[in-house]
Amino acid sequence: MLRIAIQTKGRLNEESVRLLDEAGISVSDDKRKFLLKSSSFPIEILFLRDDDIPQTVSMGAADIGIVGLNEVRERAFKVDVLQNLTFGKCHLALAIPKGDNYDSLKFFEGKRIATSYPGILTDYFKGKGINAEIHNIAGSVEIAPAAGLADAIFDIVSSGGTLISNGLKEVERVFDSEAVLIGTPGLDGEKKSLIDQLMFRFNAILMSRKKKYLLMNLPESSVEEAVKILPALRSPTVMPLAAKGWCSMHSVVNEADLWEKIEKLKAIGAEGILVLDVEKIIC
Ligand code: PRT
Ligand code: ZN
Repeated sequence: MLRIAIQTKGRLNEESVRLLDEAGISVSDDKRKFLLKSSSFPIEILFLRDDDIPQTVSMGAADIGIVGLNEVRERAFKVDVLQNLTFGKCHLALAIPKGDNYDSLKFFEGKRIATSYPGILTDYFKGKGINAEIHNIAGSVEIAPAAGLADAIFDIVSSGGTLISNGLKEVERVFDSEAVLIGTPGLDGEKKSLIDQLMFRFNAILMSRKKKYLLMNLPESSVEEAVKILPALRSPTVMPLAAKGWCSMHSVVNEADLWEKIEKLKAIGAEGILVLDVEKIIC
């Protein structure tokens, strides 16, 4: 039996539950329970505040956990980072009042900086030879400069909207983060093989998320050209149509390239193009 720790509520909860669900692990939403057993996989789900997940996994009270890489790095408990999960993307950045002039990191020498990530910032400044006063603040770091509590902040940025609405500007991007799967170091035997199974499923789901399945009718004379446009997992599937001189071609493409590929395929005679979601990719 495996135990996974995920966030009870907050930004990573919904995506963590969705990933487990798509991996065949149903999580009933009985919010009163903090420990749930899955009926479809030998796993228990432990709901925690994200701050507590690295330590819980490091101690082995949960075998694996889903948490932001920022928390893993800040808490500095010994855990293995097993897989990047591609959601919860954000970065930690230094920001200053928008009217202040900024040339280089020297700006921060002797300045007061408010943050909830003193560990990461201390290491960063140490590496750059900057001496600053780091103030550890639990919440609403972004209001510290306007309140006269700090000269700058070091905080999580996603869209950048919070900085703008507080009259701040980002000047140094320090650490990129996303949700990661972490594990207790040194797990083996049955637990290790269950973790491998789970990571295999997660991988199949994550690979499919940015892909689309393309089907189209194509003149046979354009097949060679279309194969160059559509490098698929191995190569595109080509099937004959009842209409002479025509075939049906199927392939998987990156969503980011979709429209560009469609333009090119239309130019070589593709018709009746269908675009479908891909649920899982098993390689
Ligand atoms: O209650 P619990 O302790 O579990 O949750 P929490 O309140 O400490 O964390 P939560 O749910 O806010 O965030 C969980 C994780 O989501 C973080 O550790 C990050 O890994 C990730 N994440 C992704 C973010 C953001 N995006 C984000 N935008 N965490 C916080 N923010 C906040 C940020 O602190 C700032 O106040 O959003 C604001 C900035 O957002 P923008 O879009 O305006 O730039
Ligand atoms: Zn937290």
